[in-house]
Amino acid sequence: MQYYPIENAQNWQKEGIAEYQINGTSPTLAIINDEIKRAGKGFFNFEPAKNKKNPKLIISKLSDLNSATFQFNKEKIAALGEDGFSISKSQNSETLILANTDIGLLYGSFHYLQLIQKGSEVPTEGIFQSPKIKHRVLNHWDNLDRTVERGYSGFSIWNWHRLPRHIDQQYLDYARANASIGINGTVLTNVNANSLVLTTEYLEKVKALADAFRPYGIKVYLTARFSSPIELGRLKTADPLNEDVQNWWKEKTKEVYDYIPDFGGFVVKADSEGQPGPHNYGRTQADGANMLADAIAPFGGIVMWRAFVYSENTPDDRHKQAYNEFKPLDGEFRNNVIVQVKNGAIDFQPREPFHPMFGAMPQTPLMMEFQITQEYLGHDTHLAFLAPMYEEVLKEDTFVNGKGSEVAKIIDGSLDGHSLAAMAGVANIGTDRNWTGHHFHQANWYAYGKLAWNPYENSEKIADDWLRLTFNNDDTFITPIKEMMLKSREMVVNYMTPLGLHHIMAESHHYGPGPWVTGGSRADWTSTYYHQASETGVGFDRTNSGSNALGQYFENLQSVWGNINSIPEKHLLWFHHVPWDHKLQNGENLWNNLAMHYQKGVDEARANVTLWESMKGKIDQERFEHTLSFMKIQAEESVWWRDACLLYFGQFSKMPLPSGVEPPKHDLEYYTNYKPKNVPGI
Ligand code: BDP
Repeated sequence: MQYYPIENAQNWQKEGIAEYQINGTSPTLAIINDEIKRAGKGFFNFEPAKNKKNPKLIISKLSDLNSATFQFNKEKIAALGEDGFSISKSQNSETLILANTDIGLLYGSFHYLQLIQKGSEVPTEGIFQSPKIKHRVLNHWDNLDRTVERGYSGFSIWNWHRLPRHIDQQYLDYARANASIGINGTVLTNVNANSLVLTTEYLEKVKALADAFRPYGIKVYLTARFSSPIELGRLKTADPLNEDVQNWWKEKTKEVYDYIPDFGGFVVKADSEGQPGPHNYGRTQADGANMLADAIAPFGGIVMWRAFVYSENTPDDRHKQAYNEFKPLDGEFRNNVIVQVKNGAIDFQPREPFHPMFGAMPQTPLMMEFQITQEYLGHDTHLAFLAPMYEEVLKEDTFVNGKGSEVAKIIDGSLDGHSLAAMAGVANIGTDRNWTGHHFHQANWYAYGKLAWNPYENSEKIADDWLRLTFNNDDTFITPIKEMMLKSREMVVNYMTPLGLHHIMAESHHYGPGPWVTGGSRADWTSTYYHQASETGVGFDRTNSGSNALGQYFENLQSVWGNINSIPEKHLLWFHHVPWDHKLQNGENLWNNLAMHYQKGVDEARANVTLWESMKGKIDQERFEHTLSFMKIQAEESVWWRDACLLYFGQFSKMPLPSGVEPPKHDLEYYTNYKPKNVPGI
């Protein structure tokens, strides 16, 4: 977003914005105008001139352009819909940015300025883009007191106290950043919701934010606490089938729309981790969702109903609970409800197999929920570029309609013909000067936006673009650092949870290792529940000899994943309890493989420090030093992870460390007693 200076610029880059014309007037078009001026100043240190006689750049809605003067493919552009845009050359070699709406023009203009920054010319056949997913939203787990659940980069950027009278520049910067990557919705509040946000006092504040975001094409959404009719409406119940409750929500929703006529809708976490929900009244998730859906339908809003529902009172494998609860409800939800499903069945682990609900509910639109904030991947200090993780899940074949039934096709609605399509990303931003703590974690926000726009986009392209837009266009920097980014998530998997291990993080804050976590109020919040380590082996048996969570996937996967010798090793311990001496594909036993994965993660984290040091001078000193110190933390803590986990599991395997794996510096007791101070909690 800085539009840093372009050295040795080519003519097409300079001429491309030197003189321009924008047809029409609106707040959004004014933003485009500012953006072009800002880019001219940043790239070339000149002020682009508007409305000259022969502008080289023309930005216009189709309806504002004279098709006799310019040649363009009207039908093709009309078909791009609300948010789509085209960038092409006219017969007189002007660049035309065309769209059907002002927001389409905003997206097209950002895209064009990014091309100039990257030095990529508009191809002769032109660019025609439209998003594959309609609702591309960030979920802020921000509390009204400005703490952020699972947030590691400062406080919430929403300053509720100063709202509605003060609109901070940061809100506009936020909107600008989101619009530049196509994000068009923001859920302002935590899923563990506070009903206060639905009071008149807060709605005035929400309205102020909605007004500020509107010209950027961003709608606001709120989390709705299911018990609000009791807490705010003084009703005795929140039963979704009770008429007073239904009326309360109708009235409340009307009030919301009086303030915010284009309000996006409600997000609900119900019957999960202590949140109230329809279960309290013996009702189903569909009963709850439909009540809100009916209240919001007259205003055109939607309900994003979360599937993250599991209970400590069910002895069944947590992996299976959401599927078991929701699948029988397929077809029962109103058509303005979309069920929001996390990428995996447990909880945002460094690696999870895709959630078995994808493919299981063809009559219900399902949306993807990714976590951008790194609750389980080393918080803000560990570099993990998450695009490969998102891409891995989106590309998984569910086999629901035979081969070629990838998760992405379920999310974009194409597999089952749903027009309601959405993606949510749990935001990683806060009041830190660089927004995300780690400079490189801005790349995860960016990657999320890109994949929400096009879930078929690939990580390599995303990393390449992000680096070029963020730092420079120098291939001696881009090539090695891109490779480092692309390998970084796998590196984290290696030193945290290799071979399908999961949820072995320290209790509550989930930052460091905690494979020994056991006991407490809920088994499904402990590590021993998930790894099941004993002298006979390690791993959770989810085949039909165990919990049979595998039975929730389609036939092809059941047979491949159900066999200890054919399951991809990355998922091995997720589905199987494996003897320590079992031989893996490389001929080495499980224990040796486990140890070698941990060591590999450490080796890579250390190598990243050396690589980054060799980049000195290629980027500005400030970001260089900041990133370097975080990388050193990561390298140090990868050792902590390796040693703690290998000492812990080694008690059961009773095997020596294979050669090449460094012996730990301390004993197991040291690690179990080690409690790092000031780790951000929940
Ligand atoms: C888990 C977090 C918890 C969230 C919950 C959720 O530990 O803080 O409230 O997910 O998604 O990842 O509702």
